[in-house]
Amino acid sequence: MDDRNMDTSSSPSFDVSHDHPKSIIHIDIDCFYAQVEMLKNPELRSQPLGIQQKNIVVTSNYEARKFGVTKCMLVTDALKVCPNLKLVNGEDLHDYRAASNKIFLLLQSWKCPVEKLGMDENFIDVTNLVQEKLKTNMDNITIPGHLYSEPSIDCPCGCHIRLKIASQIANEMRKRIYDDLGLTTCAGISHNKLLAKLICPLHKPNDQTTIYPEHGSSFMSTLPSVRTIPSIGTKTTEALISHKIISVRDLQEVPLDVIKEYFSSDMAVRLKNLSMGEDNTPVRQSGRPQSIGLEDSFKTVSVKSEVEEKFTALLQRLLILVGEDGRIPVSLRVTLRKKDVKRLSSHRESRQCQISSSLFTINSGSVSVTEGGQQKLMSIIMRLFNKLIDLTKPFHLTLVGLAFTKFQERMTGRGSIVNYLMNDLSVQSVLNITNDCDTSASSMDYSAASPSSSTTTDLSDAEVEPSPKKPKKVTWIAKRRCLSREDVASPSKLKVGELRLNSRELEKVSELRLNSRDKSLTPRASPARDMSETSDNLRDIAEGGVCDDCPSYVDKDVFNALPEEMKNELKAMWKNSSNSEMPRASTRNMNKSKPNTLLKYFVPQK
Ligand code: TTP
Ligand code: MG
Repeated sequence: MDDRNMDTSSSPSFDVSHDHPKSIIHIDIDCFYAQVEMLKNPELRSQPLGIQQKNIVVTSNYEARKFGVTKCMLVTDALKVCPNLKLVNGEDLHDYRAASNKIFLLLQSWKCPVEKLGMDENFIDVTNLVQEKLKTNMDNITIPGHLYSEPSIDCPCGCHIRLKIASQIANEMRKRIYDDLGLTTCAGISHNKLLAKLICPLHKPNDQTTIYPEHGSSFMSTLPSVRTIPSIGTKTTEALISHKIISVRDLQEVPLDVIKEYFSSDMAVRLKNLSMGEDNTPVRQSGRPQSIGLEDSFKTVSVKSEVEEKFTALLQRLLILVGEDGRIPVSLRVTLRKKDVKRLSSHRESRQCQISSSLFTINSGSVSVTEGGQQKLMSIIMRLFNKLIDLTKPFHLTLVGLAFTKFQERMTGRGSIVNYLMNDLSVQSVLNITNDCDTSASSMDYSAASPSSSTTTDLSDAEVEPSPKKPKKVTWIAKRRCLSREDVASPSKLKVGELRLNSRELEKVSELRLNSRDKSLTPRASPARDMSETSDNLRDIAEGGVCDDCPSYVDKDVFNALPEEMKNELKAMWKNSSNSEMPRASTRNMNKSKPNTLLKYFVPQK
């Protein structure tokens, strides 16, 4: 179907000499919280439904939208336009998060990089999958849903056929999400993330839109505000508006040199490119969040006991999240937003400290706080609070927040390296396993466009439900699409590939390691001693070890539990290391250059 009411001419500046090799899908769940509630209670389907957080309707179903209920409307206003609006409290994010994780997991079954954005959006880079499908007969394929505009040129790079295939994949994905989870979605399909995201909501709900590269800039010119562009945040918008650059078309038309007067050269180029629909940010495989936190905002709290109550409630909820996450927290941050009554302004302040991992226990992959642990955490929280607030003077807070900001990567449990492997993430080599789950903000901050809740902010949106257990058989799967023939033939030569290890087997390895660690643990006097002991172990590696095949520090039980390929890989490495390929690095250097290597499985740790 063609969107003829849009400005669909191909851009005069469109350069056919540029390739458009990628195929990106953006999927957004329709009225996400409302759909989750309607799944829980199907009676709500036929009624106008609003999801309430404090005094705001954060979203509503499409039935309510017909009456003019919009996102982030005050409850009072929503009830004015829709007196029959059924309101459901949406402050407990648990079910939304669970649904979000299920969608993310489902999308991973296509074996393409999936980047989770907030709770209900995902980017999927289907470039490789499209290439594979291209090898089969792909004549006469049609585009499901909508095409932004019919092709106006025959782009020589072949992007049109690729995007057609991508739009079919998007359709399959949406169908699976609906069949398996009962949720309807929208999708945008394009050669970059920017256009895929922006074209996605063009036909809502339950539909999809594909856009070809040559229509990128004309589509962008229809966007009324520069703020619509994902990586343009409030400050950049304000700066642009102050120079009378309001719409995306304004940004397209203003000469680059003029923008360079207001922004750095790089930023100016980036802004111009974005306005033309150009974006080369990669889809980054999402992983676990770097921190898990919760915040609660309110009008004002000025009494310590009330603050304590707020923190107690937050901590309780936060411990549930940590329990599900499966990693043991080792650092805690307290955040306050202080109101300066004289200046009528607010500002945030945070303090954090390390916490003992002994406050938590881990059982079947789930973390729980020990008896008395919660009380200890509360006293740590209040100590941090006391550091932030001078209690001899009056104080006024408008927000309190708690976050666990660092985690101990245990070898068992859901946060273990087992899961990183299970999630099919790229690894650099068998001997240098690097968690590729970059949860830090990507160079293009797509989150800028998604307003966060004005009431309770869940910082753990990027959280990912662990993969389900895999079958027992131990298998290393070197995925051929990532490896050259020689690489596959010789595992020890693996450079870049995806390796999947059976979860049970790895957990066995991990547990063994933990057991042997526990057994071998001797009281340690100080961190300095830790360091020297580890250095000794590394010296063993460098000197080739004392046993035939492996160095002395290697736990044989652990080694024996490894798959053959991995054993051979390690043996080869140890052999090489005795030929002085292994640098005589200090622990410090070692850790710096290889933050998460397999070697660490064998080195006793504290
Ligand atoms: P959106 O994707 O913006 O909205 P939506 O999924 O409800 O509706 P649409 O069909 O237009 O995509 O946000 C996803 C969820 O995030 C939404 O269901 C509720 C929540 N949310 C907030 O908590 N605060 C907010 O300010 C907004 C906009 C959404
Ligand atoms: Mg949505």
